[in-house]
Amino acid sequence: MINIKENERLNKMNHSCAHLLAQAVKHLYKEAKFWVGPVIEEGFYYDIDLGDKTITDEDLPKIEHEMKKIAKDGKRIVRHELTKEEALEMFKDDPYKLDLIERMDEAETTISCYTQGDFTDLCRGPHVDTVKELKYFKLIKHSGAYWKGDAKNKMLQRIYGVCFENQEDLDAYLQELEEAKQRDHRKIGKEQELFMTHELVGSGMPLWLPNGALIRHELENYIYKKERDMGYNHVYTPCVGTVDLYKTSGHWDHYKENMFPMMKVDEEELVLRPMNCPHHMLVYKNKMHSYRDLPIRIGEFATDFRYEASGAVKGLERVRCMCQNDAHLFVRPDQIGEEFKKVVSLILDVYKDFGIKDYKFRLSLRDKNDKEKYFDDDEMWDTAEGKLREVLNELGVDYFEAEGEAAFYGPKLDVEVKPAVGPEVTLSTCQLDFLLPRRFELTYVDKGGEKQTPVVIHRAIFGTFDRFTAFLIEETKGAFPTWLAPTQVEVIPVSSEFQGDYASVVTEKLKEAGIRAELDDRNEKLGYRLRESQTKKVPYTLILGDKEKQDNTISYRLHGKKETTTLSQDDFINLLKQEIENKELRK
Ligand code: TSB
Ligand code: ZN
Repeated sequence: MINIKENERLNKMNHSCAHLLAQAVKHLYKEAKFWVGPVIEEGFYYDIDLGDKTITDEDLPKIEHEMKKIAKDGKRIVRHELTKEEALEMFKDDPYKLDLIERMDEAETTISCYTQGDFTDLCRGPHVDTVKELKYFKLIKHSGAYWKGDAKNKMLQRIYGVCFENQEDLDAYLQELEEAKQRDHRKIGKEQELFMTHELVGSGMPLWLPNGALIRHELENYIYKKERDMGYNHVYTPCVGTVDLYKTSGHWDHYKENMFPMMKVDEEELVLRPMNCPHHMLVYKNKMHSYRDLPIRIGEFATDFRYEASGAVKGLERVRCMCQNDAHLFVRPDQIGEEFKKVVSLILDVYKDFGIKDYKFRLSLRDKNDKEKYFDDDEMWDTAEGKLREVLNELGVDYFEAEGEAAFYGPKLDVEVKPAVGPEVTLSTCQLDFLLPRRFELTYVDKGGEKQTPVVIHRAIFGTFDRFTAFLIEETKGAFPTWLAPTQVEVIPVSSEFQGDYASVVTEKLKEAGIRAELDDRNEKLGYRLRESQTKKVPYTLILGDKEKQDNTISYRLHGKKETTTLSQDDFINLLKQEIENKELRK
């Protein structure tokens, strides 16, 4: 999708369109007061205080109609420059604009406002010359948004829109938007009964339904096998720890705002864990280690709890209770490069297996000025960041750098992907850490019998099973490869009366072969049952009529295809077993 913010002409038009929106809202709701109306990647929005009024779906066409009227009228958009006093006087009845003006440094910024007809807004510009240029726009959606993003403040009404240069571009964009909506994992998750949420359980706490849980089991088995083959040892550890554990690790000082509050149990102060590293550090420390034992690779499918803002939680993609495909690799300094490369190869290997092609590597570095978020030891950071860059350059992978995205304990290589709706997210991560081993006083005995401190690589290939599944749903549009599909074969007798018995024999035989087959012998029309199997995106639909029953064969249709193929039962089972065994992607 086009990034409107980065396109100069579209950026300007969308910015002007935000003013047009505000002007129309002011015409319709006299009490309206305006906060900010920026251009974003997907168009623009405006945050508006409408008193007690909440914008509804029905309001958008009315506002859009008013915008069209104003645009047609074709007033010029005129810029004025102001002194701070003049600006304060001009907007004296508008607490939101006063807030903005108060914070402006007159010496550095020229204060300007833009007027079109009866509407003036404080704004840096630039804008198009006249509102007549704004013809091809659409209001997309609305939501609540706290003033300055702070839940303690008033909830404002946010209206989103988009503006293009011509109708074709707008239509193409709207179509893309519609397709993205269809792909949204929250929509498919509901349709295919993969997961649900319930306010009695809590925000950001999805419940995995049998179909979703099946997929997750397959993912767990898949990655568990890969990790075992690479010498990982898996553990189970509790999803709570004491405050002292997280004080030792540094999470309490640097990660507290992402954690659930402490609970007191008897004399213990416990927290739900946001990460598993401290537990794994203690597992390492349980034993003496020689330099010959390293790398030691401790893995866990570990449940974590993180406080995510209520406005940020999203389906399975951003949750408050998640399960990481986590591991901590304890290595000697001379093993960092090799071990890191193994992790990156594993990531690439997994992405190939899932057919994931659209992703970017991000080297996430600290923000040198943020001493609160990041552990304060410049020398340690410089070493870790330098080492990571060196490894990446040796690996020859393309990456971009992002300051302020590192973990508090060290720099990361993150894999960024784009969900159907919303900004990019991190899937896999591989992180270099010189800090936690020091804080937990971890050691190994070197060749000379001296105690040394190991280095830790934190890594999560899927990231979390939650986020990875969300991504997979959107990548496949719910048409999972056969090895992952909750139902692999839907068996449909043409008529349950005449071929029902044969269909149940075939279903049983498939199940015995370890294939997830379902029998649909309901007394519904054949066309109806076929359509339903298509909607559920089941990879194989068997249609069993008299001919098949007579010849002891099966006829199948692949999801999304019209043609039918007839095979002997055994040939079909072998075909399927092979496809599942090889984890083939859908054709
Ligand atoms: C890899 N200590 C490391 C670990 O050893 C760690 O916790 N890293 S993390 O903070 O980057 O989280 C690991 C992964 O979890 C991220 O890469 C991301 O894919 C996933 N993740 C993070 N927050 C959420 C969330 N709120 N919902 C779903 N998945 C999340
Ligand atoms: Zn970790």
